[in-house]
Amino acid sequence: MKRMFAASLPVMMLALSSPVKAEEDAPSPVRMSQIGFETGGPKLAIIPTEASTPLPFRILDGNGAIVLEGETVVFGADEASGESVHRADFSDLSQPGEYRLTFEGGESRSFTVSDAPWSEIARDSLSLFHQNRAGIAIEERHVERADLARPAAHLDELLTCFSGTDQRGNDWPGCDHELDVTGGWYDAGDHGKYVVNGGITVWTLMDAWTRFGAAYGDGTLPIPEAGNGVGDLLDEIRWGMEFMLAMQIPDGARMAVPVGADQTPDAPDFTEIDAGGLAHHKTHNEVWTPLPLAPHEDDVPRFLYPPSTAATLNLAASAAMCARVWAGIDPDFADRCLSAAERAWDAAERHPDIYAIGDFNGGGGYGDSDLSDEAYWAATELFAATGEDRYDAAMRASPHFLGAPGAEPDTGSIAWPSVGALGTITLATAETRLPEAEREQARAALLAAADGYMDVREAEGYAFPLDPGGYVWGSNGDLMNRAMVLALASDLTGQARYRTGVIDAMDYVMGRNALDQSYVTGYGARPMLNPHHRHWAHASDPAYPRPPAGVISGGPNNANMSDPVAMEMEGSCALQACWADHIDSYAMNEVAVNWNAPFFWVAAWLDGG
Ligand code: 9MR
Repeated sequence: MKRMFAASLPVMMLALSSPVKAEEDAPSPVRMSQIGFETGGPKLAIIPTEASTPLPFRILDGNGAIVLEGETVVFGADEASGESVHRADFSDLSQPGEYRLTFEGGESRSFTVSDAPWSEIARDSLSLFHQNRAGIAIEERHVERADLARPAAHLDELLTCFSGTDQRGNDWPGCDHELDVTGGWYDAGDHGKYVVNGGITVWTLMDAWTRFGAAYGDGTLPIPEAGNGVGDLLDEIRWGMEFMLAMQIPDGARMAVPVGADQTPDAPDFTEIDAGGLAHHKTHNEVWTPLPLAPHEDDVPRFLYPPSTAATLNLAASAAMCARVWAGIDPDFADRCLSAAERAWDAAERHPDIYAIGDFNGGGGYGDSDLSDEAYWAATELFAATGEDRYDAAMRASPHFLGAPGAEPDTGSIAWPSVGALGTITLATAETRLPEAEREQARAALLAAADGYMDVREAEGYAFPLDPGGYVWGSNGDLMNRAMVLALASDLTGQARYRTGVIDAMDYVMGRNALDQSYVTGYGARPMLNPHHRHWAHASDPAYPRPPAGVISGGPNNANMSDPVAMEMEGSCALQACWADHIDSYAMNEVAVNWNAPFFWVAAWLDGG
């Protein structure tokens, strides 16, 4: 779970484009969710002010009549926003309608109270997956605007391994095999496809399917497979899952790779191994492509990059879950997934220490130097899928499992290099043959993690579960993963406070933040407009489309301010303000499958959970 080797990101696309300006209101003196509130739910606004005593506030209806009066609670100095803030709780407002909040320093925008504020956004958030599909045309009838349609791209991707020199000067020997890796989702604003990031993404979507898939059944989503008799959410997930399977090396294939924990990125020793069952870490262009660039305009050669144990374990875990999910729906596909998962597990056992040490131009690194959490996750998913003793034993031997001496079930922060908690979620909530007492321990550990997030929520001026250390690359995705844990705590206990925590996280990304910013395209008075995305690149060239609705920005990042926009801001922004709605900001304003997946999970849970 340790991220390693900061990837060399596309330092060549540095010419700054001018972003589209929001036709926005000025920032509001009252920060609140810009998509409004649920009729029966909590309602909180944050007011930045130096006032040291509570301020009276009023809620007015559309006719200007006072429907509620209250007083703010003084919070005071808040590190993350760099502001001094008050909290205004108006949860007692319980009738649907249009309202405003007024106080002596100003008034809010008009906001809505309604019964289902997250319904549309949950559905829209899935469109990122469809529209980021490789290997298929995006048809006009499946998108919200004609200009988002595009021809199929990266068809017939029969690729072999990159051979040549990486950016550190290491010579990579290539391989003798080719794989057909057509399909899958482009990862983000780039056209790379990455098994590590794919694993957490398909898992999150499959987990959503097991909990509230009924709302995303056949015919519910604008995708080509609607009407095929299979749930549309599953159809979408399968597009990503098939790519994961395609990245697995056939039995018997041999190739030279750097093996061993002592490999340095700068001087790898290559060893020839039986690579059968391992998964290639990623596929992408041999150099970073420029932006803008629609997928079908890309003619830069693409390659497979070396296999890694991390990718192999991601394949094992997600394919094992695939086997469980499709068992009653498409048994052949479920068998294919299970056999891939088992082969991946065996290959990872044979080669536990092949790290993604290459520094290749053209794609992200997704390097991880601690694979113990991936191994635990894969073991738990294989245990859940098969009940077999060997996976039970592997799970129990893991430092991430409750049975290991001194170990707690892993409930650490969830992100692409940190996946132990995914295994714990499966143990706590799926039907497995785990003894009930241990299942209870897994549940207790999840609740303890959720309680930790609720403590953070209390300690933050903006009252949401991200601590000051959390403003990393993709902070909004990390926050959504925390909200998922809170939602599970709500499901496990029925306690309303956890649901409040989920809503707090959602309110933050929808505008209750220091920038008064909705981080989601198409939603709110001040929506994100200029994602770092090669196709939705209107901000850089008006010939390209604006983004579709329902896409979440990576979010504030003061930990790795490596893009040209972030570099300019470094040292001068409060944590929550280290963000700009700029197409060139891949460290702060990229969009990615692994961030939209938990965003969907949380929105869908709020909508129906
Ligand atoms: O999400 C990734 C983040 O955790 C890393 O710090 C960053 C730099 O290595 O890379 C992010 O992932 C990017 C990937 O490497 C390439 N596609 C776009 C991803 C989102 O920015």
